[in-house]
Amino acid sequence: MTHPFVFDCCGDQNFVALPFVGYTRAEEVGILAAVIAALVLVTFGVAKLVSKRLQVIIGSLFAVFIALAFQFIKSSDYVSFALASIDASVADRGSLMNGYEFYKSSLPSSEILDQLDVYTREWRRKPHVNVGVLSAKEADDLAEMILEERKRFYHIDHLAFPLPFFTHGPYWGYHTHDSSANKDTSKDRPEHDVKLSSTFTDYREAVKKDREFMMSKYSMLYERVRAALSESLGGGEVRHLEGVGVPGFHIISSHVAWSLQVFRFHADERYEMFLEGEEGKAANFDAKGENCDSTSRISFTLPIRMPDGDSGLNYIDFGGGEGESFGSAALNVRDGWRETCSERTPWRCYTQRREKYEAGNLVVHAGNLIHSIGHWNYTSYDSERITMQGFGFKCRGVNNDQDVWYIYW
Ligand SMILES: O=C(O)CCC(=O)C(=O)O
Ligand SMILES: [Fe+2]
Repeated sequence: MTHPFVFDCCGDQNFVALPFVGYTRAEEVGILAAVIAALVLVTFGVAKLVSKRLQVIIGSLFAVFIALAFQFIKSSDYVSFALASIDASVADRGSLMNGYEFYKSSLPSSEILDQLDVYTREWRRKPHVNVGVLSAKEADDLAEMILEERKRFYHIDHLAFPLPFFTHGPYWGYHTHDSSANKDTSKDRPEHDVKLSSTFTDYREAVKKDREFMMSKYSMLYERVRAALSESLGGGEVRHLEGVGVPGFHIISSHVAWSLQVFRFHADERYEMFLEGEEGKAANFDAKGENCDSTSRISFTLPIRMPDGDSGLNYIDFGGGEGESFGSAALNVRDGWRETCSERTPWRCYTQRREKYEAGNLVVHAGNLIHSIGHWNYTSYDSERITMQGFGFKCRGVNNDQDVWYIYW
């Protein structure tokens, strides 16, 4: 797709391609344009009333002001600070400790210290890559098929505000768990709404709207991914969990903000949380009856189109050792071994690494790996990052020795 100046998606929303910045929600662009227009009018209005010499001074000051404002906005420190502040204050996220706390909060507290060693060992599992699940051409055709559906996308507005971060297909982590847990976005949330933004979307209604559509439009892809997952996971059947969201897509259009490490570090939620919550009830699934293994929880991501600036998965390796560095340290996450780490505080002993994504290669990792979307350098608005994502867990049927993996999103 050649990228239009206005990206019309998500029902009736528009994102405007700003030079040097990327796609930004039209509402905010409108406000910015109005502020600049008002400044111009006031400046020229005042200039008309005064002498020629004063006009030159006002004109020069105005030019200096515009230049400084431009530099100020361009300066990554400022943008970084602003985005990091928004990031941290709104969704209580972004730091490694938050990732750890989030993970820890889903465990019975008495077990935590006793089992830290087990958990830190699990955290150390590196992503596994299954190469060539899609060819380069297949991945590219699929990216076009996905972009055709942009009117069906959900704008993840409770995390991204005016920035172009979308899903195709509902993901309970955003649509129910995250945004209804967030006090700012849960306040006026209608019960059964499917307005195409995360703040106003009811996960269960969205599943009704999207599940059959996705299963039919992307049936070939689901077959391919299920076969590849089975191979990566050492055999066993891979089934979609009934009645809930199927693996869907993240579509992140180009924006200069993505060149900063604004994506949150987190561990993906445990399946019990999903199945026991309202949103997972439609699966009508008894994990205990099915003899499921709660330590088996995996996350998988299939990169479909990578941005010009390259991207991947940033993750935390608790094994220590040399790590790569990715730009300035954002929030609490820093590269390398921390001096204060000890056996009692192993979450402080880590190295930040990156698994570079290649379109068509399936990446599978333990659900409790602490990770984030990898930031990339902005080149132009004419590029995007598209990935398919889902979660899975393993069960062993009571009368059946064969492992079955259930996947969902
Ligand atoms: O798209 C990716 O690379 C990973 C996204 C992710 O970690 C998540 O949504 O939980
Ligand atoms: Fe994740």
